[in-house]
Parts: sequence; structure tokens; C-alpha cells
Amino acid sequence: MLEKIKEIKAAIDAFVIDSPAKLEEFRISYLAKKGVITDLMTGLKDVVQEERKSIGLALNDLKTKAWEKFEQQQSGLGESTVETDAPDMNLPVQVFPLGSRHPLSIVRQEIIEIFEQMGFAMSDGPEIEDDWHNFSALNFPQNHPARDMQDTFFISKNPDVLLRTHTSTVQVRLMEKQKPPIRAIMPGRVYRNEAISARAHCLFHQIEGLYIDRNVGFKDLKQTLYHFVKEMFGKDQKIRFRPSFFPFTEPSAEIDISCLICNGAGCNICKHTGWVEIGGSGMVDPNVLTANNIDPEEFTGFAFGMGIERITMLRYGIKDLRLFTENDVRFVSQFSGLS
Ligand code: 2NM
Repeated sequence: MLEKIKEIKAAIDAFVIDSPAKLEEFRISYLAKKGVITDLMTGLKDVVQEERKSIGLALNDLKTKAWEKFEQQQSGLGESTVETDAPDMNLPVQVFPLGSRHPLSIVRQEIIEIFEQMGFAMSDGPEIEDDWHNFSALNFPQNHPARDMQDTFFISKNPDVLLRTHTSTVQVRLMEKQKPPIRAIMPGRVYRNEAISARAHCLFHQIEGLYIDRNVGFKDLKQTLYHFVKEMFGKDQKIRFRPSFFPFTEPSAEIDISCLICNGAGCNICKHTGWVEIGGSGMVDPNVLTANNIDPEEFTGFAFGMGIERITMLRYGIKDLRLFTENDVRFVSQFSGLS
């Protein structure tokens, strides 16, 4: 009889349970009232007195092993063995994989919230524009290189229809329909005719800001951007303004912050200067105010523009612009859980 128990034990060990049907087959063969183990238990009374105890123990052990295997496989298979149409509350939970927000959306939202707290409203406008809103109303001279087909995507010429090269177009539209005070930011897609590489793309995202009122000075521009940089990158982040030139502002300044990668010590990203550029800014040129029917004697204003890709690359250490538009899940899934 011990031989028989050994055989059954081996059979139980070898029994592969890989489906609910197999599990049921196992139960009927070994655990049911008419199963082999019950049969042997019944036969125990015929065993001679001296062997009855050891065989009884071996049988109990076999029964425990068989139940263990059954229960383990039952939960492992995770499928209902209850034959009913009612939902089985014991089934394991199916976890739905959550998507993740695009890094550009995360950073854009952070920027928007900081400016909203300072009282800036959000504004948007069309991506297909005309010459007036993209160039002329912004004091771009007739022969400016940005008006060239090499820099701008034209949909048609005469009349000029083009893809906007900056979101300043929205500022022109705002000045058309609203008198100062104006305090707004414009995030959005912009297009430039560039060969695609790690550092340049024909499509990218900008956020621009405009503040026009009585007595707005360069100090207001500096203070606003100073506050933005501290909120966005932390209170230890430094900011500096570097003289520059833009057609629509005078004076103009490039906005630099201390390098996020090396903390100002000097590295490849900041070309060993300790500073990285995040955008441009300046006092709105009186010509722009006049072109938009705002009296420059009464009102002054400042404007700024930043590249969202640039800030996102610095924040997350992303080295290739192309990653933003390829939608490779190995890239985008790294931002899950961030908001
Ligand atoms: C920049 C840099 C500097 C700008 C100026 C204006 C407007 F409409 F007021 F003239 N909008 N945006 C501006 C100024 C944009 O982006 C790098």
C-alpha cells in the first residue's frame, strides 16, 4: 500500500494544471468523494494493525499535499471555478495600464500656472496666419530674413498665407480687440522652415507673454521673469538679462538662467559658460503699439517669449528634440506619474 501511495504522490506532482478544466480533472481524480485518496482511506481498515498507523500518516500527508496543490493552482489560475453567470467577486483585479502626460504638456501647464498666479490671462489664436499678424504689425521690415521662404512656411504668396513663426500673432489679435490694460500669455505651436536635427525642428512650442498698461517699465519685466524663474526652477536659480535685438522690442534682452545641468560650474550643455538661454524679452517697440492703435505716449508694455522644448530639455536632461515628436513609448512612458 505504501508503494501505491508513493505512485499517487508522484502522479500528483507530475500533474500539470494549466486550465480550469485541468483543475477540475485534478479535483475529481484526487480530492472528490470517489477519488483515489478517499478509496485508499476506505481501504485502511483492511490493513494489518502494525502498519495501519504509518500508512494512515502517509495517506493524510498525501491528502494535504493534494489539497495544497489544488488551492495554490486555483488562486494562481485566477479564473472562476464557480459555474454561474453572476460576477465572481473573488477574481483578481485587472489593473488597467495608465498612460502618461507628454513632457511638453507637463512643462507647459507648470508655466501657465505660474503666470496665472501673477494675473496673466490665457489667450490663443490660429496657426495659419497672414503677413500682417506675423510680421508687419510686429515691426518686421519688408526685407527682414524671417520673411524669406527659407525661414517661413508659406501656404501662398500674394496674398501671403503662412504658418505662424511665433505666437506674437496672438498678441496682435489681442491688441486689435482689447484696449489696455492687457496682461496675457499665449502658449502654442509655431513653425519654421528648418532641417530637422537634434537641435532644430520645423515644429515647436512657444509661450509668449504681453503686459501693456500705463507706467509699465523694464523693472516690471525683470521682476516678472525673476519671479517666474524662482517658481519654475527653485529659489536658488539665478537669472540674468543679456542685451539683444528683436524687431518688436526696444530695448531687448535675452533671458539666461544658471545652468540646470552643472549648477553654473560649466559643462557641455552651457558650453562652459554656466548660463543657458531660455528665451527673449523686451519693452514693446512704440512702432508696434502705434500699428495696433495703442498710443505709445499713454501706454508702455513688455513682452517675452520662451521655447517650451528648451525648458523641458533642461528640466529633464533630454538631448534630442526629435524625441518630442516620435512618440516612442520608451520615451513618453518615463513621464508617467508626473503631472
Ligand atoms: C520674444 C522675444 C521678445 C514679443 C514681442 C511681442 C509684441 F507683440 F509685443 F511685440 N510679442 N512677443 C517678444 C519679444 C517675443 O520671443 C523670443
